[in-house]
Amino acid sequence: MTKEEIFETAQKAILEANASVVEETARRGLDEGIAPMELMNQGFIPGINKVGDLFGVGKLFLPELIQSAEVMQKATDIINAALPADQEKGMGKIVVGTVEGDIHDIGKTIVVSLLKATGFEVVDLGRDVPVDRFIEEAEKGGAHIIGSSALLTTTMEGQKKIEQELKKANLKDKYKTIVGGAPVTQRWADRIGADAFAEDAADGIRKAKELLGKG
Ligand code: B12
Repeated sequence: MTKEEIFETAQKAILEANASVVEETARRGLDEGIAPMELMNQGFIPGINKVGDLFGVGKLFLPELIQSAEVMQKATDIINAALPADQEKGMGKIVVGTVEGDIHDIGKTIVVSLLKATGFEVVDLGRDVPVDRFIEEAEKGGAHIIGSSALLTTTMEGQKKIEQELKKANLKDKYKTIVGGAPVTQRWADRIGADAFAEDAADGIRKAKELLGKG
């Protein structure tokens, strides 16, 4: 199979929620020497995005969305396991989570894995995380950056609240903040006063390094 065929098969397998083909394609892609993040970005992510688009226009329904999300999780696990082993934790410490009311965590988990593989110490708060917890955990562990993920237009408000709470507690200068998630934009980051926006996981690593003057 060519690279393009592997990407196409990956995309289709997510769309069809075909767990065995997803696993087989993930392993085959890696065996053939495709870089883990390339396989993710060109194969599996376009697949789940397509599912989201079809769901958005009512051509696909919640049970199918859930099934595709489950097989996407499988792909993510295989890809994450293939990332380089965690590096020395010299890059800095980051607290990351999906904001309150939001259970989307596939993207957040990819970001966490890549951060670890790049040498960041990561506190993964999981999903549906209350605003206060982001700040408490940052304070507890001496983090440098607070990263938040939001996939729903309604839960993006949680990212705004993080900024507001940091200001209220006079902690805005102590931590850098980075926001991500499909509906999130640079414009949103500017509007709420976040220090950085990341388009995808690789951009997140780049921006996190920049925020700490290590770019
Ligand atoms: C998979 C999925 C689900 C799964 C989630 C499973 C899981 N464990 O995550 C399930 C089935 C549970 C689900 C549920 C729902 N979903 Co949903 N879901 C999706 C879907 C198809 C894909 C999301 C995804 O995983 N993308 C792949 C990852 C890799 O991309 P990503 O998350 O954007 O992350 C990347 C970047 O954004 C960035 N990034 C992300 N976070 C962060 C954080 C930091 C710090 C950094 C640096 C970078 C970064 O890096 C990541 C890697 O490259 C999207 C469609 C879409 N296009 O987003 C809809 C979508 C987000 N869902 C939607 C909806 C409506 C729902 C439900 C309300 C459906 C319902 N009726 O119940 C529920 C909400 C539940 C809740 N309270 O959260 C809508 C949202 C619409 C809106 N305007 O808000 C979407 C857009 C679908 C649509 N077109 O209508 N969903």
